[in-house]
Amino acid sequence: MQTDRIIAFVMAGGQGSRLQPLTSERSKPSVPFGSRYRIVDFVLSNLVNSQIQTIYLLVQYKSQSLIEHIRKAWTISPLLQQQFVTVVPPQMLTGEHWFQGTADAVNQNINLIEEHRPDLVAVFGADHIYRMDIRQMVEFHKLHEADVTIAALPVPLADATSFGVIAAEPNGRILAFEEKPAHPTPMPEDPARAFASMGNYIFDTDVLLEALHEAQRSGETDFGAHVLPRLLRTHRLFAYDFATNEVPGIRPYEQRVYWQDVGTIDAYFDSHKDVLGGEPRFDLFNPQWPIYSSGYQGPVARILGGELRNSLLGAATVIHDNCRISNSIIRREAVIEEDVVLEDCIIMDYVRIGRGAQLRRVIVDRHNLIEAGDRIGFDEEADRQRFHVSPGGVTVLPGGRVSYFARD
Ligand code: ADQ
Repeated sequence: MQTDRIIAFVMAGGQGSRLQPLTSERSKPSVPFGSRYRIVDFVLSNLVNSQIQTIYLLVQYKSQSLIEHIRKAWTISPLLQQQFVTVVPPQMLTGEHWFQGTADAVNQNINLIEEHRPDLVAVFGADHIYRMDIRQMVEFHKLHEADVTIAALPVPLADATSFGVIAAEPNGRILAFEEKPAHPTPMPEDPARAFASMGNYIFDTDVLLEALHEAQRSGETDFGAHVLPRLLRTHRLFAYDFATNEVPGIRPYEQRVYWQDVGTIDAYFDSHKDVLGGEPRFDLFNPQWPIYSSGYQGPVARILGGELRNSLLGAATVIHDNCRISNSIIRREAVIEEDVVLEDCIIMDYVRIGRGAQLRRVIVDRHNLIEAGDRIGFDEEADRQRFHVSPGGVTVLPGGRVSYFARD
């Protein structure tokens, strides 16, 4: 299938306020994930692997870290004119305000659609961990002669209040769409779950342009809250069932339909368990559907001794002798001194952990120094005095100010 007549807008301006303090200095899509990724890498990899390679990333809040990451990790060859990931900041082309919502963000860049004149426009969120072959959604869209296709999957009824909830015919034709309903309607065949929008849309270009013009006239700003419910009255909207998506190279042990919103500290922390283990629910390694990230050139990790179980180590990290590390993710250029104990921890880049320190259920954001002998994660009240503690009891140390410190 030809995908070179598709352009993509990736909505990367979300504040991620429930992920504080990891989002105190960066937007949610820029939050590190796994041993070497950022959350935004998952949607970008899905697009590029699906041969959709004309990508505009719409940024807003605290975008510097995201812009830097895109520059380092996502510069596609300058020789390929139509293949790029370009960051688009709010330029206030349509008024003196920042992006007011997802539809407004695309509206403010409507000139890009008019210049490219693609057949289809993909509007995708940047906040989720998943693999998806978007070509299959595009095929579905064409097969049903849809005007708009919304990717969707079942979610527990209790969670459905944070999503767009869809009622659809068996062939996918959408009958009703309700954004974040107080009382979500369950799926007919499964009273415990509702069919939820993933916030990923494929639009026919003409339909999108007309819808955006109308949104502009009537002051609508959001796809889920305004544009989609209105289009439903006059157009053919279809739900693409994510469960039918088949990504090449998925292992038998992986969860068939994996899509994680890592929107809170506890969800973020828990989802890291899914990439660990001998048979991870979400295997970060899939040569047929790679997740791309920065081309960091540091050496592989160096381990001097100790006991290491079920953990991921980033490049140029050094684990000194006699450490005990289990169920943990350690990103790049970390230095773990002798006798350190780490249990269920996420240690981000450029962190040094002093000799004999013990950490349990702790997230240490980048550029931090943990003093020798410190104990974190054993006394919630004491931790609360110094750090952020999530409702689920995960202690978070916000990004530090330790510079690219000497490794000696
Ligand atoms: P929400 O989760 O509330 O609902 P929203 O806050 O609109 O999503 O963010 C959607 C995406 O757009 C995210 O990737 C976010 O980073 C980005 N974004 C938000 N505001 C932006 C702005 N002003 N400029 C640029 N980017 C912005 C949406 C849908 C629901 C659906 C869920 C699925 O409205 O119907 O169920 O996503 O998560």
